[in-house]
Amino acid sequence: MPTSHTVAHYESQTFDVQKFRKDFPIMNQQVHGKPLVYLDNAATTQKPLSVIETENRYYREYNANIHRGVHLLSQQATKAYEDARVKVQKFLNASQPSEIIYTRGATEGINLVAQTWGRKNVQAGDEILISAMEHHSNIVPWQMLCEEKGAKLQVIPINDAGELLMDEFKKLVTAKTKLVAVTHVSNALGTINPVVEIIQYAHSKGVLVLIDGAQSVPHVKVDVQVLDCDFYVFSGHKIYAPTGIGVLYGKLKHLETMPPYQGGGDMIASVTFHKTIYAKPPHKFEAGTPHIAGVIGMGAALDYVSAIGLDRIAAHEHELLVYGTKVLSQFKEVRFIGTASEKAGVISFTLGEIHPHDIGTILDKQGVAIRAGHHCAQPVMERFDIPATARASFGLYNVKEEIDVLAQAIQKTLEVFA
Ligand code: 7TS
Repeated sequence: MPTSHTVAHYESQTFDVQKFRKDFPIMNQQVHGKPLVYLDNAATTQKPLSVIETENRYYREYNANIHRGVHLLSQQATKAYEDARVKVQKFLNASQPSEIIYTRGATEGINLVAQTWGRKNVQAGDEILISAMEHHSNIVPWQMLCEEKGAKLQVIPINDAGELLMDEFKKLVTAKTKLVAVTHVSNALGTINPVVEIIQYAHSKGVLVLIDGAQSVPHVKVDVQVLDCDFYVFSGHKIYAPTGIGVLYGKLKHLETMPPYQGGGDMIASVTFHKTIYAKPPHKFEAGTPHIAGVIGMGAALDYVSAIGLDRIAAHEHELLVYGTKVLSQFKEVRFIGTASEKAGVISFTLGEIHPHDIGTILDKQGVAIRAGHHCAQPVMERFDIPATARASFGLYNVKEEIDVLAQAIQKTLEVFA
């Protein structure tokens, strides 16, 4: 997240949010007779016309399978598919395109690492270290691995603000630790974790680090070479790209020694019934016909956010976070869940004794889309002793007026339950 200095810097430049909103056709509609106020961006983001049209053009003009056709359409599709890999490489500042593996999303990226690197390198008695604020997709794959191998899952605790206890983290990194897997930004709390410090410390003890970037890449500029993480995963759909496509970044030296994830077409150099020679990364990890349209659409989405500038998007969303926190603070019934000093544009809250599902339902009738539930982070709910939260999460197209509508809808909810 930008410092207040950078926020001020970008505030002085025009962030023409009204112009950007016009790029998202879905925004221009009413739900339940009210203008749509979409504040569920941590679940998934809306898609700009450039992404929709890029996918549409692929299907209308050059749909073909990749890497296997000599005909023109196949060559065009292959080029677009591999060009998108270079876009992702540049977006993350990976050192080469072969460090970029296409997956279905963050969930599949984590499962891939657990099932390939993990099964090869984790033994009985070893430990995997995660945090208390992980999404289920960065818990369950490690539990499955630990169960299979007789290894142990360790958890970095958090404080009441929803921040990692870094002293505890350091104590938990021991000679048994094989991997630290933590989220960059928490989906349930909004906390931005000190991943540079985590990676440096783990590396000083010879431990590899996987970062779950599902909630960070749309909001924070990520440079995997500066971070020096071993693995980084994200989902396209949270950064204005189609669903069903995502990315695993891995340092090439790891990818080269990892066994394949799935077997099939496109991941081999040669096959006989006697022996199969695998292709090199990234193709070794991309068995079968992939989500070609999604890949090309994701390339268009990264072009879109890069043209606006992630620093400017982060500054805009930070303004919304500050404004939203101020506006919601005026309700004495609001309890914020997640009050870290470093936060992304996520406001998770409860409202007196009203169940978050009721809040979500009443807000929906006012046109306001938020998420209510445990956010696939049940241990976070347990930590704060609540069943669920209501969560408003911002994207680049949101405006302060929408937060005012959210506040009016909260007022209405309080009146209904008075
Ligand atoms: N990691 C984090 C931190 C997430 O927030 C999510 C999805 C995932 C991983 C999994 O991403 P997927 O695209 O593979 O499903 N989080 C949410 C959410 O907060 N509301 O809906 C999905």
